[in-house]
Amino acid sequence: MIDDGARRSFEDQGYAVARGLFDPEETAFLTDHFTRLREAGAYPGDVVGVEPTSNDPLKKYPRMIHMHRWDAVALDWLLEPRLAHWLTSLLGGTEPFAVQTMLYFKPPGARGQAVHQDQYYLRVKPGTCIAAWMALDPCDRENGCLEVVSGSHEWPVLCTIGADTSESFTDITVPLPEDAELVPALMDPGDVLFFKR
Ligand SMILES: O=C(O)CCC(=O)C(=O)O
Repeated sequence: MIDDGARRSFEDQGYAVARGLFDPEETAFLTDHFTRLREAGAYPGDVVGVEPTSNDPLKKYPRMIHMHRWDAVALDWLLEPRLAHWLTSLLGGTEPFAVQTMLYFKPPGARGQAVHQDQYYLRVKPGTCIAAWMALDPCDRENGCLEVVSGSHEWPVLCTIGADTSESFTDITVPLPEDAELVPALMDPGDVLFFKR
């Protein structure tokens, strides 16, 4: 199921996209499910708190974290066999531990998250963390797609510097080398981006 091109991209550049790994009915169900949950109240880990009357889009729709600890749909997705198959294949046969779920709503006008390394937060030992990000909506540069830096999976965890909080909801970022290129991950619903570190 996982092709050689994806494996090579993951090894050489640190990321690969599985196109159409989930189908439109599944992404529509998840979109509806998490939108309802978000609109129903506040949850552990809401970074800025839910304020339905606020003008800050992120106060109405903060990202969710660790939903698998209290939501069975999120737990099922975290343990989904298609994700396990891709992750295990990309890791050369080693089965990964599943540790975190997150969901970003990206409402219009919202701040994004400055360039960072997930391993800064997760501190996986031994080895490093691998992320599987599924698009629920079509995503491009205009509506705030994820961006990756090719080759940065080989870097150590870098010292952070302050981020521009008018653009980023987190206050840290990492200094990028001058020749680093941010590559937009353009995805359709059901595509999954895997990346290392
Ligand atoms: O609190 C956040 O949303 C930042 C954490 C993060 O980027 C991560 O865990 O990968």
